[in-house]
Amino acid sequence: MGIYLEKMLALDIPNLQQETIDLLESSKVFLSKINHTENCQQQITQQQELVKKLELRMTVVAPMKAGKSTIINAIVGQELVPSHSFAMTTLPTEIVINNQLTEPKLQIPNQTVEILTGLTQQITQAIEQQGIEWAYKQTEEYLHLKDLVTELAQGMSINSQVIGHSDIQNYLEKVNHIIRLATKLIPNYDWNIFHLPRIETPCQSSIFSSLQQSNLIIVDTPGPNEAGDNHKLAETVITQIQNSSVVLFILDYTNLHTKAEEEVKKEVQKIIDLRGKDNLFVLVNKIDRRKDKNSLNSEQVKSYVKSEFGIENIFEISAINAFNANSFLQNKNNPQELFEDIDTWEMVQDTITETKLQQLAKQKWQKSGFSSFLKDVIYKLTIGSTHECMRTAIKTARSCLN
Ligand SMILES: Nc1nc2c(ncn2[C@@H]2O[C@H](COP(=O)(O)OP(=O)(O)OP(=O)(O)O)[C@@H](O)[C@H]2O)c(=O)[nH]1
Ligand SMILES: [Mg+2]
Repeated sequence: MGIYLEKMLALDIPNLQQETIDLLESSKVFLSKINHTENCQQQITQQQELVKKLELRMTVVAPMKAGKSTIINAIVGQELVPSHSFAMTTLPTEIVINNQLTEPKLQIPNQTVEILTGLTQQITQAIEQQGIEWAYKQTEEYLHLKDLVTELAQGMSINSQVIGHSDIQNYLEKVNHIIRLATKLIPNYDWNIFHLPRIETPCQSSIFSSLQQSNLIIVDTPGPNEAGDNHKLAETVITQIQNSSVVLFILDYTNLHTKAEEEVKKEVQKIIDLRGKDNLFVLVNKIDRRKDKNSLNSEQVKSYVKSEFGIENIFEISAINAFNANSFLQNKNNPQELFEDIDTWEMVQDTITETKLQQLAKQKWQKSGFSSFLKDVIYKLTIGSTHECMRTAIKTARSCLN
């Protein structure tokens, strides 16, 4: 262990990387000899893969609609992953900063294209067999799926590469809806996506301007608590949590202490038991909804998180305000998004000056709490990703051996 630490300090990364991989291999061999649970060995194998690529995976988890996708869009400073007021994400998606690119690129691994193609074929068959009215009925709680049912009934193909913001957004929306539709129309069809779509994107946030390419992989996940079809989505999230080194657990300020939160918490707790709390960050989102004096104040939120998770280092944020303020400051567009509602914007739009808008955007950014989250979590993880990746791998193996 002493030699290991010395190498870590001397930054002999290639050697250290090989030693970490070997150490993990020995742990697996030992565990197999004592007939230890397969789950532990699988997790070590997964960590080995991360060390081989020197990737640090950060999974963003939360009950449905807490704002995971909005937070990811605010981190990269652009609208990439779809976010909506209705249930959106079903397919976990990786996001990686690559400032060598001029526009974002989405790549879908072949295995995943095949699974998605299979799903669309199964859905089309089910519609053919049972009739389109049956399909509409099964999905009536999701009105936005109706058009997709009609489209799928006519057949659809799945691309493996998409370039540019709006095409990526549209594509992901469609694929996410296909998966949601599959959970409704062919609930017993067995599919599992292990090879995730990955978006590589240049990043608009100024703190990443000197960075070329990041080894921090941010993983957007579905909220696992959707009524009715939660099994598949819950499994997907659990796999992603197990395969990551860092977990960003989002709580919705307007919805604290719900059953849904409790369910996600159980999964996160397993990771805390395995690897400790070092790489767990809790974000309380939507604090812009703290309107009156009866709302929970900062101290109360902190004490709630501390009693639930034993964590004091939490971040209170408003991802939507951070996103809107940053978009305005970067591109000067959508000033109306700086206002709470369209009525207020309509009242001031003819008289408000550019300087005032600028001030308002800066205030919003400041109050969003996003800046310290970016600096203290995302930036630190990005620059320390190599070490953190190996450290977590070793920790996982050590916990399994213990
Ligand atoms: N008021 C407020 N609303 C927010 C904030 N962040 C996100 N939202 C809204 O919350 C809704 C859900 O946001 P998403 O980012 O899609 O949430 P998600 O967790 O990715 O949702 P699923 O993928 O469906 O589980 C959208 O209508 C967002 O505009 C915030 O900071 N404040
Ligand atoms: Mg989402």
